[in-house]
Parts: sequence; structure tokens; C-alpha cells
Amino acid sequence: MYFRDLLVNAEVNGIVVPQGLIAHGRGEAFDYILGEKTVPAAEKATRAAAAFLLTAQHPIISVNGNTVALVGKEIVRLASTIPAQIEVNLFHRTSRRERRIENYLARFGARNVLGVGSAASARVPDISSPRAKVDPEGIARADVVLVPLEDGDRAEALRGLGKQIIAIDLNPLSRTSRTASVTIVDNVVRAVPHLITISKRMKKLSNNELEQIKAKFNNQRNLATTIKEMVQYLKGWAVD
Ligand code: PTJ
Repeated sequence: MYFRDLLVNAEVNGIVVPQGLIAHGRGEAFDYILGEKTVPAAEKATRAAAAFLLTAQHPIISVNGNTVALVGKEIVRLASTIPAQIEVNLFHRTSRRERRIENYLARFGARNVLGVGSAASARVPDISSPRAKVDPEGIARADVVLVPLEDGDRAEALRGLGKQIIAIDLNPLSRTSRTASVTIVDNVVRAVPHLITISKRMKKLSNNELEQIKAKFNNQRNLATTIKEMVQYLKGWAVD
């Protein structure tokens, strides 16, 4: 099934919101400019992301409707690989959607999904959207949070709380991309399976080696490289 159909079906089933379909279209436009492939800068960011996740004390994978519809099964596999816990955190929050997402993830073996219903009893300060509501056992006490398809406000607020943020966002110019500690500029449908493969491989590295990968990574520089890679790709089309 094509990814668009997955999203449309998930919208009918109450997992994705209509706004999620618009967000996906925006993502697709950036994906064209990447050549619909994982560019070297994304490869580098994926290694850094794996290093952050594997050395975290309390890593959390934050999911929304689009992420679950596109890579729900892979998110559950990533959570067991790291290991990390999954928390539902929605921009357009309703308890019905939260439960649907929880049940959908349970099909792939997810247990104890955080952030559902009254479990999201803590608040991230300085966020006006329902994304402020977080689980005291999850994002509230996390040191590293993976946020696929995020909005800039929460990324900034979580950084402000001293957390390391790993974003997956096809737009290298977005506030989320600019704010995160590590931004993987790639489509979640490629980025999450790739992150699983890389994390499995990097589990064999020592703590010291993982810390070195983290220390060497510079997100702003890597985003600049991504933009150069996009320009390079476009230049390939601009021949007379
Ligand atoms: O499920 P909810 O209620 O939490 O709502 C989720 C959406 C996605 C609707 C909400 O978070 C939203 O409105 O997001 P934005 O502000 O449109 O940002 C989405 C970002 O994700 C944009 O920068 C897109 O380029 C990017 N994006 C879209 N599809 C993908 C993507 N990045 C990676 N992979 C994709 N498939």
C-alpha cells in the first residue's frame, strides 16, 4: 500500500487528523528535493541519534498520528531495540485518538504505552497547545526524546528543560530542525527502519565510542550540509 493510502485510511480510522494529510504533503515536497533518498548528512545524523538514544538514562519515543500510521510497527521495534518507552503526544489531542493509537501500537506488541488519558498529568511549561500534557513517567523525566514530525514550540520548550531532542523532519528549515540536538532530515518511512539497523550495529560500541560520536556531531553544521546536498541534487536537474 502506498504511504498516502496508509495515511488516508488512518484518517478514516481516527488515528490521523486531516491536518496530518496537509503536513504529509509538505513533507513530500521536501522529499522531492532530497531525491527521495537518505542523503549522507541524514546518515551522519542517524549515527548521532543512535549514540544519544543508546547512552540515555531514560529515552522516550514520542509519537503522533502520522508517525504511527506510517511506521507504527517500526516504532515498536525501535523501542525494543534501544530499549526506550513510547509516549503518545498529540497536537490535536482527544482521548479517543489516544486510545486508538495505543490499541494500534498494541497490535505490534507495544505494552505500557505512556501519555494516554489521565496518565498525561504533568505539563511542559510555555506551550499553549495540548502537547504540553506529558506523562510524569515519560517525557517529563526523559533525558533524550525522539520526536518525529514535531512542531517547533514543543521542541524549544523541551530543549529549555535541558532534554536532548532528536527530530525526524523532512524540512531542514523548520524551527524543530533548528532547535533539536540532532535532526535527521529524512522521511520517517526511511529514517525509522534505518535507525533500527544502525542502533543494532552501534550497540556493539563502547560507551566511550558512543560519547565521542555525540561530541563530534554539530547539528547546525549538519543541517547546512543537508541544504548543500539538496542544492546539489537540484543542480543535477538544472542542465540546459
Ligand atoms: O497527530 P497530531 O495531532 O499530533 O498532529 C500531527 C501533525 C503532523 C498534524 C502536527 O504535528 C503538525 O501540524 O505538524 P507540522 O507543524 O505540519 O509539522 C510537520 C513537519 O513534519 C513538517 O516540517 C513536515 O515537512 C514534516 N513531515 C511531514 N511528513 C513527514 C515529515 N517529516 C518526515 N517524514 C515524513 N513523512
